[in-house]
Amino acid sequence: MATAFVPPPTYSNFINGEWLAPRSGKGIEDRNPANHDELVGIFAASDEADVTQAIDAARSAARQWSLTPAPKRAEILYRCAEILVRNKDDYARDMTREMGKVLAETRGDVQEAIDMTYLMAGEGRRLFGQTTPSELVNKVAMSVRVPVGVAGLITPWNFPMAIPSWKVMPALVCGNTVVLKPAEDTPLSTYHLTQALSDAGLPAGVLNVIFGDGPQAGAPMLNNPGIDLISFTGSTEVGRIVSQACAPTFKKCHLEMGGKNIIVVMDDANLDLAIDGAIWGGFGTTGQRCTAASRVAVQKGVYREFAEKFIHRAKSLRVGDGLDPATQMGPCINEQQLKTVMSYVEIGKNEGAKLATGGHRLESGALARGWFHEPTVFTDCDPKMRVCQEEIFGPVVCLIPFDTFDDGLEIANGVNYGLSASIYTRNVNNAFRAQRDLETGIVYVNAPTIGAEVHLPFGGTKNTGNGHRESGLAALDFYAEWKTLYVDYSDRLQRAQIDDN
Ligand code: UN1
Repeated sequence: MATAFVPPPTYSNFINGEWLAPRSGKGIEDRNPANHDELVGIFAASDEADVTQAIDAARSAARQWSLTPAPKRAEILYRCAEILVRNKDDYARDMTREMGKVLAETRGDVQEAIDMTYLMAGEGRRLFGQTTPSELVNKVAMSVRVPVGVAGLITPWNFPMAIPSWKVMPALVCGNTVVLKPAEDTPLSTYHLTQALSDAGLPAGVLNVIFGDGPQAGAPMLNNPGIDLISFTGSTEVGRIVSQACAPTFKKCHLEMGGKNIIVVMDDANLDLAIDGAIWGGFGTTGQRCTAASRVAVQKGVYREFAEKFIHRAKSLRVGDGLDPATQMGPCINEQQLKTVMSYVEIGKNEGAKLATGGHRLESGALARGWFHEPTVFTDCDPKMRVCQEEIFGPVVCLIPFDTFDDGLEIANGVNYGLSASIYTRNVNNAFRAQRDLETGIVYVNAPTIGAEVHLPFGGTKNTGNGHRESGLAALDFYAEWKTLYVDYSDRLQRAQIDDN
């Protein structure tokens, strides 16, 4: 019997409070990476014309929004957070369908967005500046935070709701209006976030969302003078392009890029705990986190035992559709990412790393319709190998043996990235030395490299970032300008640094 033909849902851009089809009339397919036969939806393929329209809408709304008292702006965020709480499970299911990570993790992703939204809602009644004495009599001095203007936000596919929330919420509470371009692989989660903000009462034009790919829909934001700041999370390679494109118009620019994070396991570590941490840090989210522990350096006294147990655990991870509660690891996001992983397996083998487990695409039965790759472990790696230096962004972990604590730290710091690092040890002196000497933006002791919490600064050094931080109160320093205010009520000319009373 024939069944009804149901066309795939289509999604438009959100401009000036309305869902508008892209001028091109074209769409981009959002497919399930666990089963690419499943079309999740078709999203606007936007180009410069749509982006310009969104920027114009954001500019027109900017003054009114900046004059809206921050506690009132925050009330909308509170209502949005409540909507996210109510819909958490539905959003998580949709996110698993478009991104592939397991349900527990997509629930975590939505939870991170909820946490960030509440955190920034709270900031609406703080946004503290400084009041401080003036060096002159009858004069007051203070600083206040003011909006930057129109924020252009470009977000990745690995945290499809959390990372947009990290950028959108502080931008809004600080009084900026926004043009957001989410990754073309995971637009549905941004659609949900946008709908939640709209339902919470966000005025038209304050948040505008443009779907599409980077070159067509992201790039036009970078040189448009109507955008005052850009926040980008993605690869170091694209981050460099973003940074250069922002320079001619002096846009404030925040870059959150690659990582080559490490777990250092000392002889005195609680070994089972370290193995739990390395499995979660390395294979959680299929290794597709900027914070993923793609290197594990193990001191020689416990190296063999660690390697044996770690390989066994990696081998027994259940890989499959993230909607199945038994699944522990989902697919790679798309074919290109799977190919990148496969090419790094070849690179590792060619440079002499020992392939201890994994190394292949998974193609049996239903898995053939998705972009699955085995959890893969290279052992006895040299820290200078490309697989130990370059970000792979997949389920590949390199084990590196080392002799002394100093060697471990040298290996940890011997990469061009600096996001997250971790040490497992019971020696309190080494724990504190590592916290001081690891050259990363985030350091963990006896916990893996992933799992940053929203109320602390998030970001990295070296080629990971460009000095800004997101998340936590640090985000406010990016999404607001400092304005310094002096009031002289002496009724006479007082000259700072010149007059002495
Ligand atoms: C990212 O991979 O870009 O710390 C973000 C973590 C998460 C965020 C990761 N809370 O792993």
